[in-house]
Amino acid sequence: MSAFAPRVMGIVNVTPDSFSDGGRHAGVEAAVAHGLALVEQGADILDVGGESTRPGAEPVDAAAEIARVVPVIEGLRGRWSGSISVDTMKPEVARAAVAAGATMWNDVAALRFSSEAPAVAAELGCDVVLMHMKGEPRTMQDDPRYDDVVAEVSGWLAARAQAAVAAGVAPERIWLDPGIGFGKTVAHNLALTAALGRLAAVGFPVLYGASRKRTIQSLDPTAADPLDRLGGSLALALEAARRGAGIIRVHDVRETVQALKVQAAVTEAGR
Ligand code: 9MG
Repeated sequence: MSAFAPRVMGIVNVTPDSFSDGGRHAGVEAAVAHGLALVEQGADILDVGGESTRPGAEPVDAAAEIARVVPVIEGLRGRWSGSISVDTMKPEVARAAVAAGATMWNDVAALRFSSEAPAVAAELGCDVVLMHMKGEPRTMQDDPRYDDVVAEVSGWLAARAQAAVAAGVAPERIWLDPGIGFGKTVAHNLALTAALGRLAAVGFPVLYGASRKRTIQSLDPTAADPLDRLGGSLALALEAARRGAGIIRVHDVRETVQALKVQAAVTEAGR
């Protein structure tokens, strides 16, 4: 595999209020079909989420989240043997998802949602994504400030990884994620993207997600509709790949896979 071949994680939202697909995949069969279509398009991993983490989103209880994600994970697992991730902050949801066939816990709270979270991650033995978020989804975009965003996010993630390892999570299971859009201004998001190599230097592989996010609209005010942010999403995916991201989380799998292939071919030609 070339240095520019990250794995592509396709997003399967099963929230009624998903910011980017308007809840079109809310039905189990539709969500499973959507996931399988993303696999056909080249997704290496599917990320199934039942609680919106967009700015201002209201929390959902664990039972409702389990009712949304478990049937979809079971449906995918029955038809596909690849990696399935569950996007949740709650240990009980992660436990139910892994029992249903998930192999990765994508935790935007980096195992801080409850005191049991690190021990549950260790017990499950699955891959764990530790994402940086300043504040919580409801309020995180209320004037976020840092003195040095790259140093603070990298240091914070290093500490979260240490806490996970101390709780028994195998180091080779840990992924770090700068949390683009989670308690950050556009300038913070761009600085973190440009400095992704410094985050990788912490010693764990990096997951990067900027697909259809508002930062793109800030750079192109005509892109108020998330569906109009494909160009920006691809540009950010390529920049992240160039800086060593190991997984890129996206909505538009076909286009991202194609862009990464072309980038890798150009890089290869220049060797
Ligand atoms: C659930 N979710 C939304 N955005 C995300 C991002 O950037 N990274 C990860 N790991 N999860 C995300």
